[in-house]
Amino acid sequence: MAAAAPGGSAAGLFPLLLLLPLLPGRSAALPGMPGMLFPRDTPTRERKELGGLWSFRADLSPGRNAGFAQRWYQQPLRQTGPVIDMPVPASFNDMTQDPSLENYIGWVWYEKEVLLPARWLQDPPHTRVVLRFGSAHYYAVVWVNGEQVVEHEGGHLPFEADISNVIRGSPGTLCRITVALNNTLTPHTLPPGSIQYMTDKTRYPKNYFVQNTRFDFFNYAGIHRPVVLYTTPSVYIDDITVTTTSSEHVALVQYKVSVVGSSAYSLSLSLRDQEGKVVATGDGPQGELKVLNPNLWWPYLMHENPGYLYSLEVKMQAQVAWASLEDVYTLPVGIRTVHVTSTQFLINGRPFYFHGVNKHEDADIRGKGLDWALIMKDFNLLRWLGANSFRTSHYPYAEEIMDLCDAYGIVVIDESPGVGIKLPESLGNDSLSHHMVVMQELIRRDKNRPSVVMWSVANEPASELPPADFYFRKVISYTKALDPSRPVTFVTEANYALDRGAPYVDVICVNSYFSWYHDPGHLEVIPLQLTAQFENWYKTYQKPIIQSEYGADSVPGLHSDPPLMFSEEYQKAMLKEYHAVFDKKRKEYVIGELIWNFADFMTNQGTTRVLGNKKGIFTRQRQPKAAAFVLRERYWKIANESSCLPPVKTSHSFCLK
Ligand code: BDP
Repeated sequence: MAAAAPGGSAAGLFPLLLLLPLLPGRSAALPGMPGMLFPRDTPTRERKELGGLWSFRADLSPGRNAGFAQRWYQQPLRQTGPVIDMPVPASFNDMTQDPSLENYIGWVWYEKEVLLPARWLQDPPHTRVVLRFGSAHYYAVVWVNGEQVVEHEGGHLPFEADISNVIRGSPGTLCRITVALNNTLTPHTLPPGSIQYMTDKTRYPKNYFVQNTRFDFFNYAGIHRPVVLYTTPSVYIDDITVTTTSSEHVALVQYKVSVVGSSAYSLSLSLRDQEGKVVATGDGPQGELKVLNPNLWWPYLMHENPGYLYSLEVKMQAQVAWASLEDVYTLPVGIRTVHVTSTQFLINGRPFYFHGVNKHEDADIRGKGLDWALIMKDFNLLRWLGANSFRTSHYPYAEEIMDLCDAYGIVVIDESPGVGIKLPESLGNDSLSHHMVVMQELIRRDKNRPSVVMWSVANEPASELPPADFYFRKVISYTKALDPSRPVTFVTEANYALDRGAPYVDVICVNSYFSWYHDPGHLEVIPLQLTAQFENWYKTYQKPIIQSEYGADSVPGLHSDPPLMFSEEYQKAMLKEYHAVFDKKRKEYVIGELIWNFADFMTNQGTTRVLGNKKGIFTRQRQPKAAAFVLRERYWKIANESSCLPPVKTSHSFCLK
């Protein structure tokens, strides 16, 4: 195990050994970022999926820099050394029997050769061809036919490059895509990490080092989400922003559309309901659509038809020298409002109680790679459980998952990868400016999603340290400026009296592990400690509170009565103690409870982790532990109490939309 940190620029030199403090290409260019619409087939756009097997090589050279020194991107990867097949999307770590790949740190190389449809290359009509990555962890440099087209920092958000000129300049229709990917984390990456050299020669081999992180999940790496090529005309709809308001019988859909490629264009918009009927029309780059008697977007279990989505069809027409061009993009739109009072979270003016989970993108073999079967199973389990919400702990989840939240009415607290911010050096200006870029990328991606009701800028940072005041004031006010339509929070574990970020949030999100990390084994302390926690926070801030994490590890099949730690009975008993306090305080200002965790997940190895974190109420293979049934009974009961619907049967939850 040894590695190279991302350092220098892709075109420049890479250090022989690790650790340049700053990553290359870090862009400070915040305003004016281009759009990042999800690539969809439309009458004017085509997409080609590049999933499947790619060629792969980990750079095992001592400095991890052979790939750059020898310019592996200039010829097919198989010509510069051995390659193996690697699935995309997937993490590479668990794919082989080789422990050095599992724990590899440094540059890995991926390559795919793709044949392009000849019509994409015709000139005119000048089809624009874009190469888009749903995400790749952590730092990516991409070449097409040997020419660098994009660099991107950050593992959980999409990035893309217009490759039209590169492929038109290359002979034939073969397009060779090469990706160099580096999973090294520094104190200024999100999440942060650091490389530690072990210099005691009596205990460690030469040049030995490890990567330290302060977050509790395995740092899986690879091309984690779909890679696609898609086309647009050369004048195209670059971005759409939609916000909605509604009163009793009328809703307004405010829109803004940006077009790139020409200033001589016209835009027309039509909003269709689920029957395909046009309910409002508009034109121009900015305006307001009036919808009479709207079908509002309601959360799951709050309405018999949750997740109602209209379709906003945007049509652009432009006149260029040789032709008239048209572009069409269709965006799903949910009409809903969100408000926070000192004691409530209101969706469409009605109190919303978060009864949900925290998740991870995590599974056997594929690690953090997108997997449709797993996604579907998880949504079916969420609905079986009667969960109406989740937090994307601790990074943005795939767009494919977010689409289903919109469609099924699952409410989301959308969290950035700001996890493990524990050291003062991760609260300085370098980290802050990167954090702001990440918030901008996240909001650009998810701003139109009705399921997203709140942004979370971080999880359990060292928010009691002096620099946290400036840091969280800035990152939160920046987030609010980017999106004034949603509340902003971060998740804290700090003491209520010492937390320096809490003054800036709209909702207090607090994690606690009474009877687990504190007073382990003493379930009897929960009522007192949890009540004090809520009362102290509320007294200090008069803001509504979400219990954003609580939980206990349980090893499935391990039983003990009276309940002892790690048994299924202990996990159940701990939940029940917490629930009794929630039930008192949700009559006042507690607005939600999110269990830690939906499912067991992989972590770094350690003396408190048995093949990962076992706080799931489902196993990693998605089988229920005893605690899942406790939570299911509770969530359906809460849903039935707070819903204006006739009671819903728990046994047929899959029939509900
Ligand atoms: C919390 C963290 C979460 C951990 C959890 C645990 O937010 O990421 O996995 O503790 O230790 O503090 O299980």
